[in-house]
Amino acid sequence: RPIGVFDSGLGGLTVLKELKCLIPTESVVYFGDSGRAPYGTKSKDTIVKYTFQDIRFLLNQDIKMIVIACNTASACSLKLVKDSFDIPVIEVTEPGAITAVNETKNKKIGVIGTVATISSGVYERAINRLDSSIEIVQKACPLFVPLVEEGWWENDIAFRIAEEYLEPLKKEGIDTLVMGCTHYPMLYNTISKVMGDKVKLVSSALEVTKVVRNILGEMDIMRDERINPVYRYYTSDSVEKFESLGSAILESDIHSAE
Ligand code: DGN
Repeated sequence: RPIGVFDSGLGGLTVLKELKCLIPTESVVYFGDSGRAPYGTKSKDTIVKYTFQDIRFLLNQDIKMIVIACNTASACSLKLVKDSFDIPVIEVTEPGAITAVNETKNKKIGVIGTVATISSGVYERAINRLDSSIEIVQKACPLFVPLVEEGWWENDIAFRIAEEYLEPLKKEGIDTLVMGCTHYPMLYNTISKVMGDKVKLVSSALEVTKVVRNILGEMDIMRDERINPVYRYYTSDSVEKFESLGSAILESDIHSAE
């Protein structure tokens, strides 16, 4: 059975890209709720409602595990979804927090994400649970998601916006920055150009994928390596846009069903 992955739009494809790379034998059903994106500016109640609807949609696809490839949905629904289903539900915030704590040398970590993720305080709690002496500097970057959904990953506008958001974090002297939104790895080059090469960037997309790989191994539900994996994509908005931008994110052709 495949793994079910969802996001509010295209950002979760950065998780799928890591899954294809780290666990290439697994089949995946992906749902991108682009028709209702962005989630990050909506109220907690609305985000929780959408999250449950997305999960129910994936459950109808006969999946063995759910990956919430959206920090915003994870941050708002974490406690509610955790034990509500009889298959594992993996959220994306804690893995990034753990890696950041392991990476920081000067105990100053920056966290960027959507307004909903940052105001939920989910990263702050997760990091300080592991080490209460770590100083955390947070910043919501609401324009990053539309930039990514527009395909503007490395142009001048992206750089100017990144400078505006990130300069204050740089001034604080952080040595580690958590990209607490699955859209942000597409802005990796832009973000690292602003932050400089002394700041380690942590991708929540990569870190959650490592957790998925471990859980599949522990539960012994890895797929038979002799069978080719199948990737299925669904979107709640324009198929053309999903396919063209999605293919650019994945660096391979995709075909979606509306
Ligand atoms: N990709 C989502 C996240 O990780 O928070 C953000 C998308 C959004 O709806 N703003």
